[in-house]
Amino acid sequence: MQTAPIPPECPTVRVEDDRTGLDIETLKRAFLDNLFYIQGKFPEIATQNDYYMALAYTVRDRLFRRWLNTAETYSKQGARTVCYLSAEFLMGPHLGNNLINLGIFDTVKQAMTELGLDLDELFEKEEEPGLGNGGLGRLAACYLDSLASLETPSIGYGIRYEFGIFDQDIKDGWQVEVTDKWLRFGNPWEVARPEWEVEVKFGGHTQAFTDEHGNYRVLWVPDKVVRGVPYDTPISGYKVNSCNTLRLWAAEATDSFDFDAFNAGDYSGAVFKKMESETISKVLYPNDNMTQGKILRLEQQFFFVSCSLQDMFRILKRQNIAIERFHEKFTIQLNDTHPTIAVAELMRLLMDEYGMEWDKAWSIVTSTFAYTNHTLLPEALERWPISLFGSMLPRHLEIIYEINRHFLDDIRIKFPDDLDRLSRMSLIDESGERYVRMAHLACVGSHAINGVAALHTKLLKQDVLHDFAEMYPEKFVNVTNGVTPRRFVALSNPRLTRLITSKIGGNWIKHLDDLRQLEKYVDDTGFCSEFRTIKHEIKQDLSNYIKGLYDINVDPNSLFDIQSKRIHEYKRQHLNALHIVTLYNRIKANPDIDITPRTFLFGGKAAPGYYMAKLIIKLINSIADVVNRDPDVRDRLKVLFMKDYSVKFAQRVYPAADLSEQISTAGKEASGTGNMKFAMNGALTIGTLDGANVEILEEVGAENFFLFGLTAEEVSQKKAAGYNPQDFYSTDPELKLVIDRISSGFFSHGDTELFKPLIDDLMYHDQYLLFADYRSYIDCQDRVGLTYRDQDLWTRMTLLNTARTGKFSSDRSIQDYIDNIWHTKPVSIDLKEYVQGGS
Ligand code: GL4
Repeated sequence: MQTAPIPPECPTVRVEDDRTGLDIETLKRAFLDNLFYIQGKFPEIATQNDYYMALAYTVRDRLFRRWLNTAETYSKQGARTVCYLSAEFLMGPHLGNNLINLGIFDTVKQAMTELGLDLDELFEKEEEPGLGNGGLGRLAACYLDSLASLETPSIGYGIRYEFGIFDQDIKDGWQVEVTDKWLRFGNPWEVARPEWEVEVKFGGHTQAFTDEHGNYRVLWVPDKVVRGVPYDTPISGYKVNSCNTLRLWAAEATDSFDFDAFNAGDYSGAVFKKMESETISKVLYPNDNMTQGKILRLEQQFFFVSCSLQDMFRILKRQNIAIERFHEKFTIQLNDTHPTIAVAELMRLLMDEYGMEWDKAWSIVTSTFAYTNHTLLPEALERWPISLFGSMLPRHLEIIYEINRHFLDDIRIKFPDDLDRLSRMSLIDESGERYVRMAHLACVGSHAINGVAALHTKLLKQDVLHDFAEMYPEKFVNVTNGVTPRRFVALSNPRLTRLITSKIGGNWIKHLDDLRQLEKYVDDTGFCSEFRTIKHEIKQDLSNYIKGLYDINVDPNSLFDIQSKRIHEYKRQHLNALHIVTLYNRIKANPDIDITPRTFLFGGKAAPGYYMAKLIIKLINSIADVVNRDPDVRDRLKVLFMKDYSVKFAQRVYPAADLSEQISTAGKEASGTGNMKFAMNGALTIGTLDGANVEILEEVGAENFFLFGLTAEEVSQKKAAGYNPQDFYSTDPELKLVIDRISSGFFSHGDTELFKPLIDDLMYHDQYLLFADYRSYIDCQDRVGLTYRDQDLWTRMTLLNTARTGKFSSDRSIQDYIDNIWHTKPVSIDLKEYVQGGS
């Protein structure tokens, strides 16, 4: 691409100090300047939102210099680049995070104070981009932070949903969904790049032809073309100059007006076409760990994948790199199967657009892709009906058939005469209606396949991808998830951050393993009491916040027992509810019973179409209504479902927790990442041997972890042996009383029908083995209650949790990806004086 020459009469423009300076006076001046020139306000008439916007632009200015510098350096060096393809990026608010990464948090806070403003109030004004459902999307966001912090050239590619995850309201105890209009007040963190838009084809048919060299070629004649426009957001790294890019694609109609239709008098037809194209990036599918098989979802997947791959070809061209070296320039990580159509699309682009022959193209494709699996749940495994797939992507279906033909041949050679294996492994499920199996396509098209925690990877190899592990043992690796300590400790827990830094210096924020140095303070009573005081202050803050929102008093001296995550049967929020009812029943039986006061906090959204999950929310709220009002309880138990859980809210919650509930049925939670955020902030975990809990226990030590429940292996055995939940109901009187109370309508104003679906499910199926784990959970909770009474012991345990969570930094995860899968090199960025138009 040609850059425009600079006209000779153009004066040298120096990027002004007011846009780069990091001292307090410059920041204040720049802030007021942005308030005036961007928001068009002066302080007397500015709203809090104007102030937030002015500050966001002030921070963005400081990022831009780093961003352009970074892009320029990568481009000059033609650096190998990680492309992280993800249908979800749950970024959370940008402002605070960028202040931390730029190292100007305290200065900006002071600057705002001097201007009579409160930085925390400005944070509240930021609408977070909720472009993800939960763990999977948030993981992608943590990985972008670590990639930048490790100075790794990378681009996050995804979809700029106009409506992200819905806002959750609670009415009469039920979840109500409200549209998330996150772009309502504009988004100061993104820059549209319409000059890099691309076209994406859909539908139609294919035509074979012979080109001028006599080669067989295929032409795809689509019946619809949609434009993808990139919106870029700078992703800062922690205390480095690197600033990478998150590039999200928005769908637009090819012509915002179809003039033919318009001239023919069909105004609404023309507008309809535009609307239809734009629906592709309208809304995030609100399901976690569940697929719906909707056409629009496949359109979204193909849309952002095709845009992103075309963008990579544009970059190759601009950097003068031959197409044959695609896999040297780019390594593409598939975040679950959602972007897996990329395997076929890259084949198509290489062959149909660039005339490459099959074997060469296939070798580039398989050297480029790596696939991360995020779940073992069968309902989350994506399969597309052939008919739907073929009518939307006819050329891709042909390519997939051809990949399959080669693949089945390979299986025949490695495992002769094994017809069963062929049909189990085929990219096409032919057992009934025919489907394309996306996980199989991802496995065949990638050189590396990883699970997200040690146990998860082991189970993947044992069960869901067993045949693939036998076929390609060398492809399988584990990369245990991690979370960024910048957002989830430094930003969300400034008090703890200051205390730690006062003892061991600030390096731990970059090298989280350094937290181990805290271990030497476990017997230092002064330090431990500071540690405890901080937790208490944060709990007091959360109590005040809750009081403001819900007008409920929660006692910061009580044990804060928190379960926040998506609502799902496998995560067993209802097991937690059974525990609450157990304690309540004990109080009712003996009002003077000596129990440890607890506050039970829940947060999380249910997929709008997931009836059982919504009923679990209703159950929790119904229990809360009774327990919180009953005078016999004497405030010893408080239950609250906190509505509209988000990243912003999560940042208040993790630091305030005493107990972190990680109670999924063993073998079901691939990793979990909330578990790590709680532990880092000094909460103790009550959990099963599931997902990354296993590794957390290993790191913090069994004596600092409340373990209960069946193991994954025991769960399988129990099911194989014919599990009958009623065996537990009839032999455990406490369990029986809990179930009977709920069934009797005690928590539902006498309505015995309301919770029947949930109770019947537990009594007659109990797929997630709540009854089997009930006794072990309750006994373990009793131990928690007793331990909490020994505050010295408790504090010692929490301190050791914080000290031993270094492994769970996303920096470690990203380093694992780099070492074992991507093989990229860091590129450090020198901050140069930015002068435009000059030499
Ligand atoms: C998930 C897993 O359920 C969760 O355990 C894991 O931590 C996360 C990130 O790897 O991915 N898979 C899906 S689907 N949603 C998730 O949150």
